[in-house]
Amino acid sequence: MSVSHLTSVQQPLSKTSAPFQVFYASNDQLAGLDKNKIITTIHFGPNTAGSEDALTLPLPLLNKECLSEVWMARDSLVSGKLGDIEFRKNNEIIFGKLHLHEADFESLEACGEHAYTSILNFINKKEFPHLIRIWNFFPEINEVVDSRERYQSFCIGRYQAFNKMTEFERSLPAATAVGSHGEGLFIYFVATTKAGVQVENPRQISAYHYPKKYSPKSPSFARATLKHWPTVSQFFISGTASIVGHETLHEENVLIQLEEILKNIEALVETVRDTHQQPIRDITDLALMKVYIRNPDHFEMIQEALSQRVGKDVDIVYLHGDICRENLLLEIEALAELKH
Ligand code: 3EB
Repeated sequence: MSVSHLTSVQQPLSKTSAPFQVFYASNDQLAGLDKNKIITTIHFGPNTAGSEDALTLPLPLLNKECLSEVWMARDSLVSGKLGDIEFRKNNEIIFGKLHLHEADFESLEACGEHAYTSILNFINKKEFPHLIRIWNFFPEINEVVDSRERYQSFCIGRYQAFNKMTEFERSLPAATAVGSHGEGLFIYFVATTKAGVQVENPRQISAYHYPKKYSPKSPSFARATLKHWPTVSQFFISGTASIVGHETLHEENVLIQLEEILKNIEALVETVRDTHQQPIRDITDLALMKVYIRNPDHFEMIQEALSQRVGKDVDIVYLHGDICRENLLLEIEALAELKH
């Protein structure tokens, strides 16, 4: 992918666009953006270019070209901090981020529960009670501590926070949870005043119904969220792995895992197209993808195969991160903007 494909960067957001847009930008492109409307800039791994407001995730970028993720609002923003959460908001959306140090907690479970309790209290207090999309990153996700995988401990803590709400499964956001290569729990999220629509994948059991063998408390997330705005909808696809039903498929083969992931993403695209009547044909209509790769040696192989499957209009960032089951070699999330 070359920078010339980064189509959304130059276009100012019009009244008919979504309240915010997400795109990938080179360091040069970052400099030209209207600072008052930047919700956040996210750098990956060692890159720390740009403003002090940026969030730097300990997930090394594998793309040859240096890219950051930019969230840009249509309308002006106000910023603040409440407890651990730094936020930016306008009338339509609130974006928040936090970085907790595990050493300040008894366990990763306690750290995760604290994070989610803080987030849920925060969005309710700020009157943006609907979480539509959330990202979670912490190190050594597959390590076993006190006879439990750290991912499972995180799931238990998150569940305990959500479980204080009644019927929380119906309001779960789309999510990503990936193992990072740096210290602490990083979470960022976007919440809104009116709910999004949860979309589940017909090829997969809902993660919140996974059998207990994966985690004593199932992972609390939706497969995707469809968020409707007056003239456009945003379609947030969660981190998607080579899982059918609840089982991992193709343990040894990264390219076949990629094909299974694309089938899962296609199934979500078909669901919003056919069941929710949204204007999206297939995966080539997605705007962005983010690919998390366990073994960086697989990067070029995956990039070649994926770019052939999605064509030139999908901007893709490749990151070095661990996937939440040891036998999963990659995971892909996506975002589409659907104009009505
Ligand atoms: C899966 O489908 C793969 O725990 O928040 C993907 C996206 C996955 C989000 C989470 C986990 C999470 O189970 C793993």
